[in-house]
Amino acid sequence: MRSPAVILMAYGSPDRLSDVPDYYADIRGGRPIRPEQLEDLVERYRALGIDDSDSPSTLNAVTEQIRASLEEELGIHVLTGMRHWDPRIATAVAAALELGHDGLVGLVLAPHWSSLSIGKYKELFDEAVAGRAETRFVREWGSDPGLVELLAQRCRSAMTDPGTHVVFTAHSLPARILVDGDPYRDTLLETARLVADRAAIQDMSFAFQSESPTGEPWLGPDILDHLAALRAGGVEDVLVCPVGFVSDHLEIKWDLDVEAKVRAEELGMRLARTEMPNADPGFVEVLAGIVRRELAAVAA
Ligand code: FEC
Repeated sequence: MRSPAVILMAYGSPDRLSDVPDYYADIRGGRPIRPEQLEDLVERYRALGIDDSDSPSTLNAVTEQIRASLEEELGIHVLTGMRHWDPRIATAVAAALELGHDGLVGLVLAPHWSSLSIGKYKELFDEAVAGRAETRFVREWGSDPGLVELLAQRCRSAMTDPGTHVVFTAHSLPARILVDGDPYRDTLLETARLVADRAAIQDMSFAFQSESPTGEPWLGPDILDHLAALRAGGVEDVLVCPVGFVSDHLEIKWDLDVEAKVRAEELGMRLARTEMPNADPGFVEVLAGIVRRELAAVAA
């Protein structure tokens, strides 16, 4: 690669409330959406303060902050490509090629590979490049020592008591992925174990969150059921550390900060959450290290 650039990929989020129907249709990939499902999603975004003004959603704003800081840190172009919203992955790739870059490093702002998650970003990335540049695609970075240390610090600073029960979480996916030997669940458990070791957490468990109503079984336990099971086992204080995500967005601000918190209160538990990495300089340094390793591997 004589002139590399980074394509920084994220899920994407509607910029305005009026974008939600098109955004949801994109996520569903043409499969039908019941009117009550759409209404429910619109209400979740409204509750987070999204309206029809031009202020970007939290996910899009945080992604732009990460992009700008990473570009400054690396000293090469970093372009954002979203999986489900604008700017699309194809748009970012086209812009990078237009700028004359002959090598592209693809990095997704989600650390754990699954064919239904990072695999989908990779398909869009490969399709957009279509052999027109040399590429490196980062498949998996959930065990990166810098990430583990940052998450362990987040846990340490949020734990009021060394005996607090820490629940590590990630987005659920349809359980059928396990039949094909998908590494998603195992690599998530590995990240949770590494962070727990690093932060000397004594009491921990893992749960999935944010399951969609698609009519098939998803990976569990779901965080809401898991809280009830923990309470039945005598746990009163829970710290949630969402290791499968890196930014503040709907799945954090609604599914954890509203839904899970309400469930915990109903159960008579106290629930806190670790701060997300967002555009923290330490996190940008972790991402820069990953990109530098890819560039060094090409040069070697
Ligand atoms: O803040 C925002 O506006 C966007 C938040 C957001 C993130 C996110 C991350 C992941 N998802 C993953 C898998 C699925 C699968 C389906 C699915 C559905 C939704 C819906 C919304 C949504 N997801 Fe998402 N996801 C975010 C938002 N996700 C909204 C649709 C309404 C709903 O179900 O609540 C089911 C698709 C289908 O119907 O076929 C599967 C995974 C991640 C973590 C990795 C990543 O960030 O890419 C995995 C952020």
